[in-house]
Amino acid sequence: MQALISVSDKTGIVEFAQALHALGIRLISTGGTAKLLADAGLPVTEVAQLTGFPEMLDGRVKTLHPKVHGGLLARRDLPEHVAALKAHGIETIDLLVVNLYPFEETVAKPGCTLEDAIENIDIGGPAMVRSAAKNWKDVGVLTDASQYAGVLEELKSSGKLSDKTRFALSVAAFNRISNYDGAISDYLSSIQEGGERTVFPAQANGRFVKLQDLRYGENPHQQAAFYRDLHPAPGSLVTAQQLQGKELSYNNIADADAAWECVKGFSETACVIVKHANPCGVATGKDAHDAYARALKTDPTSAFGGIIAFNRTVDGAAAQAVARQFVEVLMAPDFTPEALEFFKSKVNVRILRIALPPGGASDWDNGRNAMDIKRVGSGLLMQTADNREMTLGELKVVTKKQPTPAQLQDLLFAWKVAKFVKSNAIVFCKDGMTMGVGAGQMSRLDSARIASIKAQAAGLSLQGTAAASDAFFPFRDGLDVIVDAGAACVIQPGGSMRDAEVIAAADERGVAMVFSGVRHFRH
Ligand code: 93A
Repeated sequence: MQALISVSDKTGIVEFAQALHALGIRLISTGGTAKLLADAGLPVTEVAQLTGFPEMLDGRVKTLHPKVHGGLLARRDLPEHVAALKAHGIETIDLLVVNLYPFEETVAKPGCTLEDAIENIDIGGPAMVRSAAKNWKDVGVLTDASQYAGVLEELKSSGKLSDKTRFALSVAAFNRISNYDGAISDYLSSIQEGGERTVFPAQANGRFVKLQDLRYGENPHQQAAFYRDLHPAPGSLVTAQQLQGKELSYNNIADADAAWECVKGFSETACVIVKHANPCGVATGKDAHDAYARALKTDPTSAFGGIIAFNRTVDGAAAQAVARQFVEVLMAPDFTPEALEFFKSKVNVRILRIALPPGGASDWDNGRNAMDIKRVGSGLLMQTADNREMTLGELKVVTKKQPTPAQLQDLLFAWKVAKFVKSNAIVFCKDGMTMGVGAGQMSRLDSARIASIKAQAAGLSLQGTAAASDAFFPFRDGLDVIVDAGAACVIQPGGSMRDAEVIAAADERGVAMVFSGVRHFRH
């Protein structure tokens, strides 16, 4: 068995090599590493000796040779491969120990020049790592000192590495290469004319591409930029085309995303008005104008300066109505020429055209499991997107009173909206329109009270409405507030320790209640 060792970070390498030698494994190594091992009294063959070529071009070419890559890449189970090795006098390399030129550390140093950075781009190391990782069935590849101990233990106990270990090492190796290449790409794409580095590289870690720098972030003292996924899902906000208006702001984009995600979940003609990331009016309608007029009724005060999204083409009638209010962003799958005319003079209004996902309302991420990412301190919280949809058949009636078919439709509508309202969310609806929205309170009771106060202020009556609660009621008091406000039926996930108490309260108050079995926290 042969091992090739070539490391920049020499931590623990002498001890590891000694242990390999003790197991009867022959050692091959590059210049600096070979010298260190030889100085420790280990028998080591220099790569230059193996290839018959000296290391050249200031070390840029050391291991890039068929004697190295043939030994790493040859499949031991293919007679042709084995024969080729024999014909060319190449011996297999079964273990590769490589860590790369310290590119990340180099560019992190203040005052690092482009030349320093370039010289620290390892070429031969990643090439060997990729060869070994590709051929994981025959080769074990170590890319970090933290892996030495585990590998040694396995070699000592069973004389070889298991398939499982070699595969895990291969995955770790490709992850390392990906991160390494990501760092190189980040660094180089952050270099601007004149050599200055921008805070927001044109490409971040190879996964996101910058769409635009923003004037500022959530607040004027914060810097910001807008990125899109390398492979954006069709129908997502990043695929939007801006037809007119001022540059989108950070908050515009965040709100537009909330509005768009909400409106595209409806198969009926719908309009969603968003303010500070919460829907303040949502309605279906017989056409775009009707949907807008009804959505506006929920909370015309908050709708001022809002983001308005439609899931249908905006025609002249809808545009004329929208143009009467102060609107920050207007978005829809399309606009008639007449509709666009109404905004010609309103040069600041941002108009976005976005195609709906090809699969329609239920096609949330076009087959992809979109990730929801949130920064926390120096970390990221990642989760699959909350793309859980509810169907009538899933609702479980838990009260003596059964909801009417019309109430069931309203419950489902309220549930769809509640998913996009910040927690705690309470949403009152009737006839396919929101009648009161309570958002973002620390207490569910307060959300319910706020929804009721807002409905009153808008001149709407909550009598006979359907109410949705994004999470279960821990006590009956939440339900009582909702029923006091006028709700005739309620939808909530259920699952509280006191479900029985809450169901009894609903029966006592004579309202119908359904459980969805699903929670929609949104923070
Ligand atoms: O300059 S390279 O990109 N060209 C090569 O052919 C090559 N082979 C190994 N860098 C190369 N290496 C790297 O040298 C290894 O990845 C390792 O980081 C370093 C070890 O060199 P030394 O043993 O001379 O200290």
